Amino acid sequence: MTDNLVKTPLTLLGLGDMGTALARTWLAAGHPLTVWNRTAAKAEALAAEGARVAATAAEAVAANGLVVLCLLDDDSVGSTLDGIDLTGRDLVDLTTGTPAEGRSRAAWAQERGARFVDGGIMATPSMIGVPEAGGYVFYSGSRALFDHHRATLEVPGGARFVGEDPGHAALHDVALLSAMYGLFAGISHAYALIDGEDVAPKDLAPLLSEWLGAMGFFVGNAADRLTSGDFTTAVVSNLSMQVAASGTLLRTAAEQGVDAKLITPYLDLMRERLEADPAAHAGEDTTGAITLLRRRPGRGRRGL
Ligand code: FVH
Repeated sequence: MTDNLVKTPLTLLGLGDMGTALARTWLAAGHPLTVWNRTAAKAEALAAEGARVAATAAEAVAANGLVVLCLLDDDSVGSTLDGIDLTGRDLVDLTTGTPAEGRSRAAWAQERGARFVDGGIMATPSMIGVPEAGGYVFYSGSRALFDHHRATLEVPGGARFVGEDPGHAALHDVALLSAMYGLFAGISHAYALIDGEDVAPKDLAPLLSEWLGAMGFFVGNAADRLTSGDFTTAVVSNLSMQVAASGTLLRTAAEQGVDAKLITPYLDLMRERLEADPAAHAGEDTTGAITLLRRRPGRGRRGL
């Protein structure tokens, strides 16, 4: 059925690792594809696979109504599109950026007569076009653009629209990536602790996976507490106990000759929350510590 449908022609600017992976999925799905890359040689393989190669970014943009960007950063998007007529184009920017960059790029595109959707790719190039790998893209901005091109945008991976604020795709993207690095930091510290001991990383690995899976309850639990503002009901491991126990973690790191710099920021934050008002905070879980992170008064929507 799908193969009989006319496939939307599109343009892709940027043929790095991610752009090339995206291009291959659209070509394989039968979409007429025009590509451009600053370094022209990277387009040669795709030309052999059926892509039309534009000589300039302007020529590529003029070729199709739907224009996807997958460049290094927002500055390269600005310099690539500088001076090009964008009137009537539908721009989908899959370049990683900040929420503010997404918002200002959307306003910039609108001023030039284009509709705009920002995207945050939650996948590595090898996950693109492999549905079972679970990769997807957050989209935000013009709902009309997203709905119009949804089938085309779903070719490389899942498409999740997270609202008309063009900054929200980047916000979701960076929130998930930031959590990932916190997780990587804890795992790195754990492996550093056993280094030089008669404990093999491969033996610790399943224990770590199991423990981190069990602690995954914190994700939903913290969301509930941030929503209600209640940090004390049904607490199973209170802040007072956790701050006391953090001394053991630091002494163990010292005994093992491991720099504790990956875990001290969070331990310090818990202690700061407790010391601010021990009577009020001793019985909380650790969610209350999040309130100390916000630097912009008045921006928080839930009393943060
Ligand atoms: N690769 C990944 O795992 C991650 C997964 C999540 C999403 N990111 C973001 O995707 C954007 C592109 O990433 P990439 O992997 O394709 O990156 P590179 O292979 O380094 O290719 C960069 C492309 O950008 C072009 N480029 C760089 N600077 C400029 C410029 N000033 N003007 C025009 N184009 C520029 C570069 O061209 P060239 O060096 O080949 O000439 C590549 O096409 C990125 O936002 C990731 O954060 C990927």
